[in-house]
Amino acid sequence: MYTQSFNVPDADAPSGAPLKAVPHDTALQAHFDAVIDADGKIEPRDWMPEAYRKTLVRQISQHAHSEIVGMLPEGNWISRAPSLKRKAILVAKVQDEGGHGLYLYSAAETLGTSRDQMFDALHSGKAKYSSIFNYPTLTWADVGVVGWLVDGAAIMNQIPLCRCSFGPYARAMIRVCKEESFHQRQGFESLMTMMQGTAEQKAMVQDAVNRWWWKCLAMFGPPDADSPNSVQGMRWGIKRISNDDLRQKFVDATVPQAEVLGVTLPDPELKWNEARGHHDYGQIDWDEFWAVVNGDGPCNRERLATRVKARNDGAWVREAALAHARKQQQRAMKEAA
Ligand code: BYC
Repeated sequence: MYTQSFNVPDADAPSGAPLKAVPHDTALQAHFDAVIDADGKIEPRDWMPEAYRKTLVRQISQHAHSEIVGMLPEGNWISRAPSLKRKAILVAKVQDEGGHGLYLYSAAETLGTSRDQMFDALHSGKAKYSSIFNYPTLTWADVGVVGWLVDGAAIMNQIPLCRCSFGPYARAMIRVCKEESFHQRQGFESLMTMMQGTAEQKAMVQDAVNRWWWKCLAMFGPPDADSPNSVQGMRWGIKRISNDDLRQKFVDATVPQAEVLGVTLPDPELKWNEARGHHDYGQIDWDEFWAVVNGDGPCNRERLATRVKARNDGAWVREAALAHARKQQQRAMKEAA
């Protein structure tokens, strides 16, 4: 079950040992605060408070896990894509998500946490990953809706992360966002094609929108008042826009897109509020969200079991690559001698 917060032991401590208290160094802390206040970047070699490091490892590793678990619901449709063109697009998209996971694991590794530690946290259920990937993709229209709405929500959340105070994360996010925006547009285009098709195709799109809409709104995380990490994340320049503000931006951006597409968003309370200059929307089911985050969604067990199997099945590839690298190194040393 993945129910606990991510706890990262010190690199030199036995695994499972608690975090060491870092001696408080006023000058280093003052320099760190000044960089954050000036909207500068913190790099891996720079001194940083342990709590800042721990928060980043938590968020970046969870983000990386979301990318590689996020490959599964769409990967499910690669063998059943309706045409060669759609199959090629889907293969490329799923491969991109794997690449995003790699950039993000690399960014987290610069903070002194190994990839094996991060995988162990995912596989043992200690680390979280995005709630959205614990729902099934039931029809081909789900693949389009994941592109349009899930990637759309992801971009809304990730664009501000390009200005995150931690350099490697911010730089990884620039490339991730460029690719995600292509993913979002391909999803919309695929749905647009279906919406010009038969009544059955249109109904399939509407059904997928109905099933994914509320889950996408929950992706942005709990309401600001119930978000324990937000205040500190904002203070450190990791988080730039709050969960609720990003959710609102997503709703406002998506309503006109739904109109162009010709689908209805499944919320009777959704309407433009002239005074606020935003759309009002209905209540998100936070009980369902927390049940899914706490390991009890429709696909949580299946997703984790698939990741563990992939890791185990790939062990021989990693061993072979390491053996090959060792051989090459020995050969190079022999030639140099
Ligand atoms: N699902 O205090 P809060 C993608 C947790 S990849 C699960 O607001 P924070 C894509 C949260 O972790 C999408 N858990 O936290 C990939 C915290 O628990 P812990 C992933 C969630 O960190 C492939 C607790 O609730 N994107 O889109 O300030 C194909 C309290 O929350 C969720 C990222 O990871 C959730 N939805 O804010 C297609 C972006 N929401 O850790 C698409 C980077 C909250 O204290 N992450 N929780 O035990 C972030 O921006 C922030 O971490 C969040 C949460 C906005 C997600």
